[in-house]
Amino acid sequence: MTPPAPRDRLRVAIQKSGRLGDPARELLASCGLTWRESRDKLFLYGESLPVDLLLVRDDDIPGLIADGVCDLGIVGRNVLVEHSLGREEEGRPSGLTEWRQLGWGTCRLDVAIDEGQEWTGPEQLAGLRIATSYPHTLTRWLRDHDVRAEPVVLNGSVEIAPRLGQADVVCDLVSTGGTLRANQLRPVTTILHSEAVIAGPDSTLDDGRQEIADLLMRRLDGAVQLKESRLLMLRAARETLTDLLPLLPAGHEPTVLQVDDRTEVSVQVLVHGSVSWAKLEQLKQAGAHNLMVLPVEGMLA
Ligand code: PRT
Ligand code: ZN
Repeated sequence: MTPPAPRDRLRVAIQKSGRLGDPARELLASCGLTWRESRDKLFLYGESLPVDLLLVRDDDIPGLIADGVCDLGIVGRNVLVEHSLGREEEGRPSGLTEWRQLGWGTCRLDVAIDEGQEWTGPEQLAGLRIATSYPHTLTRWLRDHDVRAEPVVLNGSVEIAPRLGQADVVCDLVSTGGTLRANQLRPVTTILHSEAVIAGPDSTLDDGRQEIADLLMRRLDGAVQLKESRLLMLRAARETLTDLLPLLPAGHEPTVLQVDDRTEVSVQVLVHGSVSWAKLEQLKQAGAHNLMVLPVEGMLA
């Protein structure tokens, strides 16, 4: 295969439609990226930064990166792992790795059996036909558990395979579990925990693209941090501060401001993650009042 032509623009593959498409685009937009829409809407030319988007089926994303057509991709770990194990099975290193975990698009790849059946452990699967769209991931798990079973590869409607007599049990993605329940199946063991990830090569990029990728990752880390940050504001009597300050949730150094009559203070603190009701009640009990938790729109240290 001829090596791909040098490029000075970064190309990122995301899902065209489906569960991960919109959040992926929103995440990149929150990094300040804008694009010129093309007529066919499959390729978006980056305007604010040299970062172009390719809109594709999620299953194609790892291959596009491995073949050098794209530099990065936003895809479920389930798809990335399945692709990498498939390449390894063919004796080729996948060359791909997770650059970032994004914390959304979470789901599990579970083995599910008839809801009326008991589960005694992986050895129960010996000799059974297991319907799945993830044969490589399943095969590795079976091998790790020393179980010989037969994966039956289906590309959709895995959960109805037992009823159609195509398989005995299934190995499928689950988020709420509603689909399994509707098909009288119950999840019994998880073989992979998945979430959306930034997939990329396990080596540095060439021709200036690494610099663009580094900039994008820095912005992405900032955007993720921002999304997870909250501003906690409260009022309290000055003398309660020694009790209150140690109770504040983990975050930046709090700012304490004097309020008019000198006995009252206002406290502001940028915290990591959300603030629970229990935490607010605890602070109130320690003397805080007028508590408020606000989302953060922008931040520049
Ligand atoms: O067209 P294209 O090939 O791009 O899309 P696709 O249909 O293959 O994928 P899509 O959009 O359904 O899912 C994209 C990614 O979202 C997956 O690869 C996972 O990483 C992630 N994800 C998160 C899920 C789910 N949650 C999920 N629940 N993918 C699929 N499901 C299925 C599940 O298998 C079940 O059939 O959704 C159904 C509902 O799940 P329950 O458990 O909530 O009932
Ligand atoms: Zn797909």
